[in-house]
Amino acid sequence: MHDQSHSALAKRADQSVDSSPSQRLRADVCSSSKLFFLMEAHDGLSAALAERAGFKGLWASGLSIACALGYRDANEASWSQVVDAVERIVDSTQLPVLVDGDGGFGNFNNARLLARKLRQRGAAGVALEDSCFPKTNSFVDRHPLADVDEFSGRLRAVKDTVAQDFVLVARIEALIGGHGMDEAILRAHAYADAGADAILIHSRRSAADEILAFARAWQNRLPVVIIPTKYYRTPVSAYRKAHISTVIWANHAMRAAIAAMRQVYHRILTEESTSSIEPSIATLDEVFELLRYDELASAEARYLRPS
Ligand code: SPV
Ligand code: MG
Repeated sequence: MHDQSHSALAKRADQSVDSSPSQRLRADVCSSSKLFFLMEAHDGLSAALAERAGFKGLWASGLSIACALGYRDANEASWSQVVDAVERIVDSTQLPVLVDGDGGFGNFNNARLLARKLRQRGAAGVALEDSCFPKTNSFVDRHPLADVDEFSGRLRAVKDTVAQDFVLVARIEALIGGHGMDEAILRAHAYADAGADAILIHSRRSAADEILAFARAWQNRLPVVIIPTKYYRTPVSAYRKAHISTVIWANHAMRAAIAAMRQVYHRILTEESTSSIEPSIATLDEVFELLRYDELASAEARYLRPS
């Protein structure tokens, strides 16, 4: 069910006056010359924290959402579980959310259903990758690429279903699968012809050379989105110089949470006390402030005890 809280309603009212989430995402990814960042979120809390930190857009990461649910990034989480997680992310921030839709959970029909449900829940766009169902995380294994024409059909079906108010990013896994630059470029052209708004090119190399070579060959026929998880040592100035549109910081909140939780669990167990960790964890007041308990208090005054 949709959250009908005061803040959610106020948010929807704000958005009807301003531009829609997808218009904002489109402006930043597709028609801005400034390098744009999308920060990973996997639940309402991480989304709210990313917004507080100052990010202007979110990546609803398949890997991180699966991980938070205790699943592997292998389509173990169902499309409807992903849609539910996205709803919590959307309702927790004002930011546009680009959703990692994996391969669309099947064929063109599953992909267009996923896109329609994501748009209904307030996502701003979806990234679909040319993998086969069930997919595997790009860094886990080599995996088969989808047929170009079949995947283009998935893109066209999504475009025909949600085109008007939704950003469609086509993600190419050809370099991940070791198929080479020519195959990546061929796919990029096919996906542009199929109606994609941007191309996400992924690489498993620890240097950005492949990505930068792609950008040179592609010449920005459509904006380029990248995920520098493995080539994290490359400074973002290289991406600005290459006229990359968008960098996705894809999984760092989830990985930070793992490291922090692991450390706290260990210390509580070994020290049999929480006194030494108190200074390094969030206070309850911070929790209440982050989730806007003050809004609940004023709503109670208005609705429970009207004067
Ligand atoms: C994700 O965040 O789920 C991604 C990015 O698809 S990656 O895991 O780097 O492939
Ligand atoms: Mg993913």
